[in-house]
Amino acid sequence: MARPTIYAPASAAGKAGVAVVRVSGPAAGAALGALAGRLPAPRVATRAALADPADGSPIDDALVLWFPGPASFTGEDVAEFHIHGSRATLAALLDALARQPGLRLAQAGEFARRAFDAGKLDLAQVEALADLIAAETKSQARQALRQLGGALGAAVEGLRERVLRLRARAEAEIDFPDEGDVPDGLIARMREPLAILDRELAALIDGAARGERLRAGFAVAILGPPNAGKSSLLNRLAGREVAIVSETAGTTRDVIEVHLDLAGWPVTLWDTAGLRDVAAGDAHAAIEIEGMRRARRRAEEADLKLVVLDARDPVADASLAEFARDGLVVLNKADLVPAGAGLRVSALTGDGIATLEAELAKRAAAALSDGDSAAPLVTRARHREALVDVRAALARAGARREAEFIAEELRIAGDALGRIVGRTGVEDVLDLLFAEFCIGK
Ligand SMILES: Nc1nc2c(ncn2[C@@H]2O[C@H](COP(=O)(O)OP(=O)(O)O)[C@@H](O)[C@H]2O)c(=O)[nH]1
Ligand SMILES: [Mg+2]
Repeated sequence: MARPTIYAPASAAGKAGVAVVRVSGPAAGAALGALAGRLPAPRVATRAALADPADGSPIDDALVLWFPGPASFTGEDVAEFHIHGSRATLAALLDALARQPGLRLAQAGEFARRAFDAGKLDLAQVEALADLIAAETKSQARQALRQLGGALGAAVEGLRERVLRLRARAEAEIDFPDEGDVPDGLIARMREPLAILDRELAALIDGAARGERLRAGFAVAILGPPNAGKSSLLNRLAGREVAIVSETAGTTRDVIEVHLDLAGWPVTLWDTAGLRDVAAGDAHAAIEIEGMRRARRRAEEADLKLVVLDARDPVADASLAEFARDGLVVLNKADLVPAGAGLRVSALTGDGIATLEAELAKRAAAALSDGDSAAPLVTRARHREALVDVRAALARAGARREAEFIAEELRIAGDALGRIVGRTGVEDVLDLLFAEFCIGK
């Protein structure tokens, strides 16, 4: 049976100037011809009066595009309808498409999966595509775009080829053993290339922390005593009322998360429960204690601890002193205290907030930016874990004395590299990954 032809809106739902619907598969051309009256020239935006072939009722005055395979996103025949973006027009088009022979609605990520199956994108590029669609800041978009360009895939393929070449040498020793000194000779010849590979892998893994953090955002935990104005500060930085603010101490219990774009850098803020010493036997304190436990856990996960103190009483007590030491301390409610030293802000009036934002952006930039070093290529824990496996296998290969075992470790290393770009052992990863996409991607 022929592969089903899939269709789905490629643009976001809701009212818009234009909505795009994509169709991919062997029946795409027939469907386009049936609705537009004819097949337009390949890759030329063409105006068409779309009508429902069942009864000739008009759907829209639209632009259509025709990409015959294999020169298309998925490698299959692809048609695109650029229609007016109203719910009614979109519904009419989808309804007509549903009735075309061989067509069915696409599943989440199915277009990207077909592009992967056709070899148009490697797995790292598919991930990059998901990241690019989800990017919230300029720096995230830039990183995703670089990966979409194939930089990681190319680096990994280069490494893989070298590992395969070493493996071929080891295999040759198994099949055609020379007399006498063979293992020693092999080991001597492996030493240098293995050392170079190890250095390069270490550099890639080093960059991974930066790459992963850029995807997730620079995490800032807001910590401080109850009522210092932590939630007010979060709301002020977010520019909206995200967290509940109250003069009742202990209002915030769960961690509240907000994503900010500070000068192009992604920053994730966590508002937490106020930290203070609570009498152990206090039954009412159970929820508050749980809130404080969560606050401390976030403090440990965060890239930066932002300790908020009340400017009227700017002393970090025992529960906070440690965080204040390696964090950034701000004195809130500066509006209530005429003057003083330190980073003074007022969540109420907005005074000092721009300075605080600039400081946060500076720290995010320092943690996330490329600096002068080579751009980080590794953006996901999945990549990093595979590279760690590769490094371990190469280290084991270097320690072996028999060609058979060396070859086996090199095979393991090559497979782990193949996992990153989707060549080996990735069936489980594929389903997870493509589920990250929404329908139409
Ligand atoms: N005067 C003044 N009051 C503030 C400021 N920030 C917060 N507050 C008040 O302090 C109280 C506690 O604020 P909240 O944000 O809930 O503190 P949290 O417990 O640290 O989250 C509320 O009544 C706020 O209106 C500020 O900058 N100036
Ligand atoms: Mg609060």
